[in-house]
Amino acid sequence: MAIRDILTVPDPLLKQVSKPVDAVDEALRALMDDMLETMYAAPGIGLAAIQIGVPQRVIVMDLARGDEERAPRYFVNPEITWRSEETQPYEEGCLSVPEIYDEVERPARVKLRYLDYNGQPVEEEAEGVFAVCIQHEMDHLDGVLFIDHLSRLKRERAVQKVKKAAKAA
Ligand code: K2U
Ligand code: ZN
Repeated sequence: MAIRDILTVPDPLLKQVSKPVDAVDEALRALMDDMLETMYAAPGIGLAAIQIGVPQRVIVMDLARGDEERAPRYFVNPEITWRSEETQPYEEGCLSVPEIYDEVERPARVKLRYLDYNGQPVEEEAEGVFAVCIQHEMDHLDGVLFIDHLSRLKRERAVQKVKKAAKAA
């Protein structure tokens, strides 16, 4: 396993639409292992493959809180098959837009269909932080960042702030 570099704005790769996975094989599992190790090290609770520069439709997640046992989740070729009309606001952040946080309104509940770590099909419903995180990560698979849901002024200020911080580092 390896900790990979996480791309940050304004890297144009982050706007790329990721491609479906052809086969859940050993190579893909090695990628998911690297993604998970990278996410834990960040730290974060979710990560999309494009964030480490791999344009494949793969997401990893772990919603376990600080003192809880780790509960890694893997989503290959995830699809949202239903969205609630009810929405909820959530203060989001993103490992690709460091130190920027703002409120995004998203459907409160979604139904998912995806392949798991072993390529087995799964269908489930997400709510709460799980619903927020999976929609945030699936946006990444379509080249969309959470700042794209904000006003143009807020988005431009966020990118400038990240660029300035990267220059100073
Ligand atoms: O895509 C990412 O950069 C991973 C996000 C996932 C996320 C975004 C918004 C709301 C929930 C999850 C990172 O995990 S953001 C950093 C973070 C870390 C701990 C808890 C919440 C957010
Ligand atoms: Zn993100």
